[in-house]
Amino acid sequence: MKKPTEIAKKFGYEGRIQTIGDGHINNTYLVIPLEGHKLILQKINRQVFRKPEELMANLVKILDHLARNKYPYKPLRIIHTTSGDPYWSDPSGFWRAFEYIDDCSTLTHTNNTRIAWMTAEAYSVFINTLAGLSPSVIRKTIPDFNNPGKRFEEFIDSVNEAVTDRADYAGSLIEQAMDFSDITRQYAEITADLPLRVTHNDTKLSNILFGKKLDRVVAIVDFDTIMPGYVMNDFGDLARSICNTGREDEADISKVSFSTSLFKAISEGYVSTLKDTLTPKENENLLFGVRIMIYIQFIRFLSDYLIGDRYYRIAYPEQNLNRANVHLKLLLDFQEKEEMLMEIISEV
Ligand code: GN1
Ligand code: MG
Repeated sequence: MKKPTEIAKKFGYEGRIQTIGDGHINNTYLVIPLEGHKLILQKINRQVFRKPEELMANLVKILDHLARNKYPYKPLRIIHTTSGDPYWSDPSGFWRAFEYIDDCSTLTHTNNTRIAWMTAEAYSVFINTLAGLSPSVIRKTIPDFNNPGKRFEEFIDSVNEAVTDRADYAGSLIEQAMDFSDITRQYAEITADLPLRVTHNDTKLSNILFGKKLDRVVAIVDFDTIMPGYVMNDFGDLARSICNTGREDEADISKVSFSTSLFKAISEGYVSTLKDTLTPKENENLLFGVRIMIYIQFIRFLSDYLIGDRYYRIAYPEQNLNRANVHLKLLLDFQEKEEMLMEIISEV
């Protein structure tokens, strides 16, 4: 495999290289030249993104739309190769680069309602700004990405293909995943009446760049899964990321719960800008989106654990199992609090 140092040169950069970010899919590096702007260099995971050229074409369209529509956050700036191409592709992989946005902080979790509010507001501004862009011009970088029916089928396949012992070991998780499978039918019914929009599809806290003092949002990153989708999925993924009182892979499951105060904060932040954009049906189903996204994340992590960690990057052997456990606990706690959450969001 070619080293990032060599690839950086294709983009006209030379410097010290660090790995950066907490992404589970692509490889991300920071290139620090002796002088001038730093560079973000990314190797796209081609097992996951089968058509990276389409992903880049989406990116260009989206950035162009944001630039023409008063988008208040710092846009991503694509750096071209020395021969003027928006990416570098060779047998070593598919690489692209962005100007590094300096002086920012990122978080993987928070218990601060102000931060929760700001994150939600940013993602809602994002949806609002893209509301004028027809979803039909955006390619599906990963088909059926947030389709729980499809995710459930994949889950069943991975139960059947599970590597030695893992299906036994995760037996109770598998059973509980089956118990919730009616969600997929409800999803099909509900989405029949929902408009497709251009959605972010990875609205986790760590995809927000905050100012150093955590007092404002500077940028939203990770545009790779921007696709036609439903607002409730974006809101749902935001909730599963922010309202979790533990880490995404928390081993001590007693630390995981679904926080109602953080939920109130994100509901207020999200609806503040979007209330006039969303249809009544979209508003009504935001909470269902939370249920769906926690469930989808649960079975995706569980599936990957079962087949031997082939999709997500892991830092230790049980990480996908921990991630699955966390999302099951979140789902159960969400279910217990659902009436209260409904009151909160209705009031908002
Ligand atoms: C993956 O690579 P990253 O961290 O941006 C995944 C998301 C999940 C997320 C869970 C293409 O995102 O769908 O929500 O992990 N991205 C892809 O943290 O599968
Ligand atoms: Mg992502």
